[in-house]
Amino acid sequence: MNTKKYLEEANVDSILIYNGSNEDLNFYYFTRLLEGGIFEGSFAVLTDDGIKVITSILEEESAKKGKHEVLLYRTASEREELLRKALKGSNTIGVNYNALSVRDFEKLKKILGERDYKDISEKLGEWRMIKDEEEINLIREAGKIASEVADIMPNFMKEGIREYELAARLGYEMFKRGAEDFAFTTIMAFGEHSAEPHYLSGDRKLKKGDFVLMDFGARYHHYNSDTTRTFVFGRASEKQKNMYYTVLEAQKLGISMIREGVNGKDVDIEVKKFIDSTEFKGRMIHSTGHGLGLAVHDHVGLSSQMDLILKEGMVVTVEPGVYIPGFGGVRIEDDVLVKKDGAEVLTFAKKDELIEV
Ligand SMILES: [Mn+2]
Repeated sequence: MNTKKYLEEANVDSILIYNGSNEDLNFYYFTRLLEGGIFEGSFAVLTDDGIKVITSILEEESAKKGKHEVLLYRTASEREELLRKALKGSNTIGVNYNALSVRDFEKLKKILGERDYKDISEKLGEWRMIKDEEEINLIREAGKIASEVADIMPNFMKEGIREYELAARLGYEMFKRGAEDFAFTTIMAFGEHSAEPHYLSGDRKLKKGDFVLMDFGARYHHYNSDTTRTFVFGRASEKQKNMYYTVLEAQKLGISMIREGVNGKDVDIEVKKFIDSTEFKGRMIHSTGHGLGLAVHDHVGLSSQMDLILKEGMVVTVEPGVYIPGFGGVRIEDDVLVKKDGAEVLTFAKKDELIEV
């Protein structure tokens, strides 16, 4: 990795990323230590010479899988010594105010002494928006795992199963296909619960005529997918069908707008305009999508509240929904890669017909 670009753009002599009391995902972004290792208390140091990883002997085997120089410590004083050495001659040090706890920062300042510390959290956010090939491939794999699982979930829906049981099955099926973790706590909502966009799961039993809304994702080598599918258990009513096909059309409209140069804001505005032209006016109560990557909400995505000029290499979710309190909700979500002249959809579970289980 060429560190010069980062140092120049942030206008600093070095960058210090501390995976300390708070996890800092930028540690993984820079080191690409993505296959095992927790690296708690580890540092990534970017200088003109490249990237150094400072970590404990506990992580030695994991750290050696990477491409960067690894400096190992056994004791706290060795750790401090390595840190001082790695940052010798750096006057201006870029740090991440977004992740660094005040306590950790105070400790670091004690170790490193009088320097000019500069918050580079905004720059970090910008750099992470455009995914490189390695990152895209990991999100693609995370998307594949989630999509395959979404497609087989109807097999496990039976009368009386509880939301948390079905959520457990979903997790098992993802892990079986190579997920290292959930991207986030699964939303498994039956019936009226599907009207709550951020419902989690509970002991509600599945019964005929229920919507089954599942919003979930796989984490694969630290990169995430995020997908939502909505089914009906049993025969769907006309109203359920109308909701489903309205959301589906809105989602397809959103995806069709995505390409380099488009403002994410306009995608949200158009998707909502469409929903508001139907009987479900005002029922889409969240924005159309968000950025996706090492974090599930990686950056601003498709929101009427914010400008985001889409660029090739960004990955965003497209997830319109309509919600009717007491009745239920429908959301359909896919992850898409922005390209010069369109979008590549990275999650591909069936959606074109409402599935009646
Ligand atoms: Mn999402």
